[in-house]
Amino acid sequence: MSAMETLILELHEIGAVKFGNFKLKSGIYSPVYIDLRLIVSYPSLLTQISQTLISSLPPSTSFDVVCGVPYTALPIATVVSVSNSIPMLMRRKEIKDYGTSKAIEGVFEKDQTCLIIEDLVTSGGSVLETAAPLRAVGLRVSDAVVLIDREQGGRENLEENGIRLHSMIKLTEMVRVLREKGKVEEEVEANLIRFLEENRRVSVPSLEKEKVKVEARVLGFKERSELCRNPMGKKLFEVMLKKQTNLCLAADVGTAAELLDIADKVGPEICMLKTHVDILPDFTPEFGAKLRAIADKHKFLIFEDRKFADIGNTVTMQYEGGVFKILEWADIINAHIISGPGIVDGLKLKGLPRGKGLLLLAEMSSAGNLATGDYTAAAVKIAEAHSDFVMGFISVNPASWKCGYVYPSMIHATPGVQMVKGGDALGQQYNTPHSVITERGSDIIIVGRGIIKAESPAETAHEYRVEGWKAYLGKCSQ
Ligand code: S5P
Repeated sequence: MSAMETLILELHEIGAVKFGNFKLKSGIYSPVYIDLRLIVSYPSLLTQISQTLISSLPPSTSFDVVCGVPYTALPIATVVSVSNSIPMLMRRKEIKDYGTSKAIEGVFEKDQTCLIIEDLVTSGGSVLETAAPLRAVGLRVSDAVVLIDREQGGRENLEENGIRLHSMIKLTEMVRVLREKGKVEEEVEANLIRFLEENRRVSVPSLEKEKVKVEARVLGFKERSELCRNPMGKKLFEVMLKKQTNLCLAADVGTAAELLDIADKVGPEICMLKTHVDILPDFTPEFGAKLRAIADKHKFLIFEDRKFADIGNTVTMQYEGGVFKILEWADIINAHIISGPGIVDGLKLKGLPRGKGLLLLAEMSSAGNLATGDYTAAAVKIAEAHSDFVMGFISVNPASWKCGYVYPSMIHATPGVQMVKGGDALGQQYNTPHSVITERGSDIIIVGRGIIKAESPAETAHEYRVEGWKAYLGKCSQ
């Protein structure tokens, strides 16, 4: 009998695997119930599992530390750590006060690789819940190993989040062995196979997804600034914290003179000022230096909303050259990803040596826009691959993104914001500051006409700033 078969029989023997009709956490009925909490009462079984887990990994899997998914996998991870002399980390499940307690306990270095150890995978949600805080502190997570894979989409869900799943035992293998050894009837096996066919892909349960998001949210701007690879992203977090504002003014006024005037008036209220320099009829080469001086005086960053969209080679010239010479005065620029990752390479070539940052348009605020679903996911992938230059996204509802929460170093800035929900005649759609920051999971509110058309832009900007910051603080204290 193989070691695997012995293990399966022992798990069945101790009652860790039961067949019948069981209601799962997700509400669905399952013909099999697996409870691996029992294994702590069987030390030799626990040792056997821990040894087999590591030896079942492909030889190419490399890692510096291990971390068990709390709670059932904690003893497994501990035994793996002790018997293989691999340091272990622990993830806290409850973080009551983020300021005083850490999400990850143990000693590690940034960029080390952590192998996640789990007892049972269904959707992969629990593994993701552990991967998020590990990644948030700068560890790499590319592999997870599990004792039993229920074969219900966990592998695929994890793959989509950059984690390879290695399983020691697959549920179908397990029931086959038990049937062959006369422990269960043929009908039980057939039943289970039918069940798996009907429940091939369990999505990450919304509750678990919610928890993952809450954890990412609990990370304040301070912790997130420490995770930034892009210097401008770090600076923006710092400016927001220092000035206590997450308001960006979209200064879409008629002339350069008006823009400089409103920048000076609203400057104390904002973390960032967004320009469309190509709408200014009185633009002169001195504009950049003048705006820079106001930005330095009031300590805000300048974001030219150029929305680059061409091939890499062309955007290098558009960024640096022409009349506007954006590279000289703008701290931050943005780009569409329609032309592929080459656009980021091009902009990075010019911007990174000068410490600039890039926001990718992952979503748009206008009705009927095409930046949704797979397009948004592609933007996230490109950002991840270029996190030295990409500092975040123009986004509308990042809380709904499948993988947005994995990257707390990325800043979300959201346009389409006014004090009341609504829209304009040309497709713009507005949400309130509270909804954008709290429900939609963004960080920065971008407000244009809500402020510039107001009787007193400075006073109105102050009101937006108070609303936006209140929503951020509320989110942190949840
Ligand atoms: O999807 C988007 C992306 C951007 S950058 N939707 C937007 O509205 N914007 C910009 O945000 C737009 O170009 C404008 O400058 C600002 C919104 O202005 P408002 O007057 O509607 O608040």
